Amino acid sequence: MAGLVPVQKQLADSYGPAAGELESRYEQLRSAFSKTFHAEPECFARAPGRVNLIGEHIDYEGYGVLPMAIKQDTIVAVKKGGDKLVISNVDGNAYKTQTFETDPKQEVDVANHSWANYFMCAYKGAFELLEAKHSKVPEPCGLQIMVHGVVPLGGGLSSSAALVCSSMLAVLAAHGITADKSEVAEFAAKAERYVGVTSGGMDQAISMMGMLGVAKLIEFNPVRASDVVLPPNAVFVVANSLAVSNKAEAAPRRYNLRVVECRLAAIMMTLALGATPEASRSVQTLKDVEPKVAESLGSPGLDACLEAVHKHLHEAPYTHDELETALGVPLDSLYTGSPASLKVLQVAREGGGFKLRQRAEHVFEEEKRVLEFKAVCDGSASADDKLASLARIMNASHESCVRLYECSCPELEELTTKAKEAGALSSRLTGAGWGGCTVSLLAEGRVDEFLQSLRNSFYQSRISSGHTKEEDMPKVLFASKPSSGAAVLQI
Ligand code: NG1
Ligand code: MG
Repeated sequence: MAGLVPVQKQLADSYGPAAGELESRYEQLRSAFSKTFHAEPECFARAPGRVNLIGEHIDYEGYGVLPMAIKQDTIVAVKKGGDKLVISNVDGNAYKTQTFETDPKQEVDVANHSWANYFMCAYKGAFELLEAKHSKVPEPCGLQIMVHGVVPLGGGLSSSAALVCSSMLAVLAAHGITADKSEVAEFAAKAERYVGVTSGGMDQAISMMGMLGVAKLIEFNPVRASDVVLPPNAVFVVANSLAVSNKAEAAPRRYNLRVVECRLAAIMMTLALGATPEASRSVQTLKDVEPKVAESLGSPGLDACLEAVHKHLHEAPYTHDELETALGVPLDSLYTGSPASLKVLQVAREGGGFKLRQRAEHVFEEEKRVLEFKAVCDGSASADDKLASLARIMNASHESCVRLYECSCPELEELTTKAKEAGALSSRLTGAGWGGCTVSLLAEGRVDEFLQSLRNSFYQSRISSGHTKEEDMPKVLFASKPSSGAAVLQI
């Protein structure tokens, strides 16, 4: 984890920041730190955002996903000092300084959503990691912290994971502790849930384990990453729909509802496959259903799971009453200990019901697409043929997000359509959806023309109406190749 190597390597990335730009960001961070705390920082930590190429809304179901780290990151300067945790931001106007006690057991104030809550998640996560993995847990002490993030917010690029991972590394480094990247990823993923979103572990895993030049297949339980070499002529362009998705606020009707629907689908499938209601209720994810399907249908794999979905789950939304009768217990009893999921049940009671068949179908199909995407990259087809296959897979993923998972929105639809008109081979929403970014696949050599055309068709009117600013365009629309993962930079 130590050393300057990752940053030096990143400078070699032609899609990364220019050398001067990067140095000046660290210099800006250092000088803001010394101005605020009247001392020099002891070390820096950095963690990048990410763009997910394929595998949407399946990480929390235990299935593998295929993201890459991007060059935009959050950098944190830290020093032991004082008897409180003081969290400041270089952009102090937008992100006010906050002070907390040093007790790692304190609760994150979910009712008051603030940027510094993500730091508190990381702080708690760092001590949870130490308690679980290290024989000697250091005494909590005061910390002085300065943050500077350039991952666009609310946009599906995981600005939150960049902040949580960089903060967690900074806390560990301040206490003189190095930890395994996969361990940090695992504890950071759990810790980020303290903000009230029942998220999966993709973002923290790729932020920690991303690598220059390669995308990663991220798998879970235990979390691990393997290289995926993209075709050399593939360029991924990130474009922000400018529709901001406030995930924490909308969670009971959107993200967290999907997580609940997937678990209920897994439970109902298990019941239909012959398990007792009691045994079915212990199932947590759709991946848990795979061996049960294999046993019952006599054929293993995702196609057998899809067959079981079609056979056993009906299309009409399930109601509370229907599920409670089948399971023999109140739904709330499945979620004791998860206030975020209990809130989902409360909100869902007021209307809508649960679409179990559609969500389960998306999850199994999407995992097939992840495996196919990796197989195409690993295969021996020509680079052009690979691009054509990857484009088909990405477009199918978007289609499924629209139709089965219902996590798109009008702005994302307009943007993906215009991206394809502007020459993208494929274009899909990336991240949780309901706003935020798209990722489009381009053949190298076609990128400049594409950027110009999409700018004219989607962004120009939004610049004129003041929806976005000319000078913000490099953050809104940019090409990206796989960048490096998190690092601690000892001074
Ligand atoms: P975003 O909204 O891009 O941070 C979220 C989840 C992921 C994953 C994707 C959907 C968090 C922190 N992350 O990503 O775990 O489930 O949605 O594939 O909520
Ligand atoms: Mg996020």
